Amino acid sequence: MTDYAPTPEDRFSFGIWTVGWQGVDVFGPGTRPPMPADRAVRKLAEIGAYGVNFHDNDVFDFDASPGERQEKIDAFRKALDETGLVVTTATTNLFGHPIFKDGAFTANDRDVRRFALRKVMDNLDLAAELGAKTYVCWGGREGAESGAAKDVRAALDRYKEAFDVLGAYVADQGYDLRFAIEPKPNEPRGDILLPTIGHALAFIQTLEHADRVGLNPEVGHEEMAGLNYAHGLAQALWQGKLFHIDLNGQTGPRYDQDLRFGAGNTRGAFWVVDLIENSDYSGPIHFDFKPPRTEDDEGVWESAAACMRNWLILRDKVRAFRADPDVQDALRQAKLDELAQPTLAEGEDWRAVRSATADADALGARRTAFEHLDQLALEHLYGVRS
Ligand SMILES: [Mn+2]
Repeated sequence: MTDYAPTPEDRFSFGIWTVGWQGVDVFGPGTRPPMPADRAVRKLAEIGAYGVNFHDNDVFDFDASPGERQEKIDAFRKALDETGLVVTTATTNLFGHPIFKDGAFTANDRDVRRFALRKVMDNLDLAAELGAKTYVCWGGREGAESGAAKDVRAALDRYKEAFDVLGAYVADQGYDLRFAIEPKPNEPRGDILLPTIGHALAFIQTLEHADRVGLNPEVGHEEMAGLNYAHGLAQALWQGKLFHIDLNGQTGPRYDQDLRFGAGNTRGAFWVVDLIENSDYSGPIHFDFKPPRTEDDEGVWESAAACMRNWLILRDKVRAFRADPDVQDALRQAKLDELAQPTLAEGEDWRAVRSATADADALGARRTAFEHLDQLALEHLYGVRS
């Protein structure tokens, strides 16, 4: 039995804010002391992570003076250099300060929108300097609680304008950075713009720098909307837009739980690992979770290590599933090979199927073997086949 120890080849990364979350929620203050970004980096390296992702304000405060900002960045960079941890990804906090209470790129107030763009450009400079390749954009405050207060079509004009401006900035600066939009249906706003993978994919097609913009889908966010996360990832892959992933755990449509990866919908997690392992996704295996408020410092690191361990456990299971001769036989019975064949043969057009006939009763009664196939998957997951 393997010890499921993470290696740099696994490309595991964490947001600095995940392990640094103090446990502040709407019903109470934090239960843990603040964690400086450089401590988070050192501890993440110790437990076997490869990379990190940070918000500007994970490293320095919103109102830090230029001197304080530089001091915090230097400490962060020193920890990165000493541990060899890579900055894979960066993002901007456009949700914490009250200035963003009505959003950033889509705030009704124009001064807020102009300041938000400047804040992102400041951090794009830092992201490029630290070598990040992906810039995540989670528009958590872009939305509304009520009807007339937000003209959604005008807000989408402003959202597009923001990505057009930022795309031009990155192109003009010659940065090797791509944007990854992170959809979420609600929380903290009553309704958030670009609520799902599908909404975001459609929006991206309208952008001037669409080739530079993709997705960062999060497990919990799609499941909050009652959607199948692995299916959403598969469509993002199919459209060449899966730039990054935010892995965590969620139990059905409720508040954003941000459980450690593998907790919550474990069966869903199995299919996520199966999909990513059998795809050309090349970004980091990134965890965006929150160690529950009940945990002390030791519990924080246990839950962070468990994210990676659960990925590796599930990776063993999906490999065993795919290698199982009974599974391969069941896949054939379920006609997966036939689904991969085009419906029309080479050289055919609609005329070839204009008068297509079928033995409807026989096809209606055919065996699909889907339950058989799914039970084999569950038995691998439950650990009774290997
Ligand atoms: Mn979340």
